[in-house]
Amino acid sequence: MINANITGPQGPQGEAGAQGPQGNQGAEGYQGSAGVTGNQGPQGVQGSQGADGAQGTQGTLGFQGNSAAGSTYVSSVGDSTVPLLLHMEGANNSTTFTDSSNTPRTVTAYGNAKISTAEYKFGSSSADFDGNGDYLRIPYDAGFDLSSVNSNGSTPAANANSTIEGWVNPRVTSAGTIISKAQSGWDYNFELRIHNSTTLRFIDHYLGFNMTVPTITTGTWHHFAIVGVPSAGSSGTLYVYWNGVLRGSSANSIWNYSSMDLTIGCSSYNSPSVFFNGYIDEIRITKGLARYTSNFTPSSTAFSNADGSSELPANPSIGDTVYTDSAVYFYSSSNTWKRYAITPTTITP
Ligand SMILES: [Ca+2]
Ligand SMILES: [Ca+2]
Repeated sequence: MINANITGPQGPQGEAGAQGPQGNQGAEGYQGSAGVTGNQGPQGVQGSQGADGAQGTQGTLGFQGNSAAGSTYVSSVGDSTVPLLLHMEGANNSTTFTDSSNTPRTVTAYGNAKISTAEYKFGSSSADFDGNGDYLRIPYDAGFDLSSVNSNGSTPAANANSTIEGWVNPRVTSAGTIISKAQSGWDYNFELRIHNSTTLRFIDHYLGFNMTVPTITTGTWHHFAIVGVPSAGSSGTLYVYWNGVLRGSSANSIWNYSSMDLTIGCSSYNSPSVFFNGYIDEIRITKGLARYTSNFTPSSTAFSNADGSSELPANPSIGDTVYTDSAVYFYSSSNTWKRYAITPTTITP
C-alpha cells in the first residue's frame, strides 16, 4: 500500500547568497611627529662652458719682424708735428735733459738747472730752477721754427698753427720767465712770464701785455698754453691759456722773429734774465696744429712720445732698420733704437 503522507528525504542546501557591498573608507590617521633635519645635500655639478666670444677686429699692420737684415719702409714714424717734447725725466740732480720729439734736439742746462725727483707733474721728476741763473737752452733750427708769417702781415703759412704748452710749479710768485724766444733789439718771438701772484705777462714780437689770472699758488702745478692761429689775409692771433682758460690774446704778427734759440726758465732777451724759481715739467711744442681753440681741461697724463719709440718693433734684432723719407731707425749693438735724420738728394740715374 502506498502512503502518500510519507516525508521524503531533505533536499540539498541552497547556494550561498551574494557577498555584500564594501564598507566605507576609514577616517584619516593623525599626523606623525616631526622628523630630524636631514644632512646638507651634495654640491651641484659645474655649469657647462659658455659660448665662444665673437672674433675681434683685425689689428693694424705691424712693422716687419726680427730678421737680422730686416729693413722696412714706413711712411712716417713718430709725430712729425711735435718738434720738442721734454718729459724732464731722469735721476735726481742729473743735468741731462732728453727731447722725446720726432727729431730730438740738444737741450743744455745752465746754472744749477737740474732734474729733481722732489716734484713732478708726470713721471717721476721735473726740471728744477732756483731762480738765480738757471735755465735750459735749445738752439734754433728750422725744424721748430714756428714762423712763416711776415712782419708786413701777409698770410701766414699753415705751420703758424702752433701750440706751446707745459706745466709749472713755482716756489715764488715774483716775476719769473717760463719760456722765451727772444734776442736783442726788441726782437721777441714770444715770451711768457709769471709777473706776480695774479698776473701773467706775455710778449709777442711787438708788444707785451699783462693778463689777470686767479691767484697763483706756490707748490701747485699750473698748465700754460700759447696757441697760434693764423687768419687769411692777416697775421693771425696768439692765445694764452692758463689752466685751460683763455686769459688773453695778441693779434700782432704771430711767430715773427722765429729764428732764435728757445730758453726755458729765463727771458732770452739780450742776456738771460727774469729767472724762474720752481719746477717745470712736460714741455711740448706742436708745429702746424692749434691744439686748443676754446677752453679745455689740461691732459691728466703725460704726452705721448713723438719720437716713434713706441711704434718701432718691440722685439728687434741688432741691425734691424726702419726707414722713412726723412730718417733711418737702426737697432744698434747697444740694444737701443737710433734715429738718423737724412736729407734725401734726388738723383737721376
Ligand atoms: Ca716729468
Ligand atoms: Ca742758480
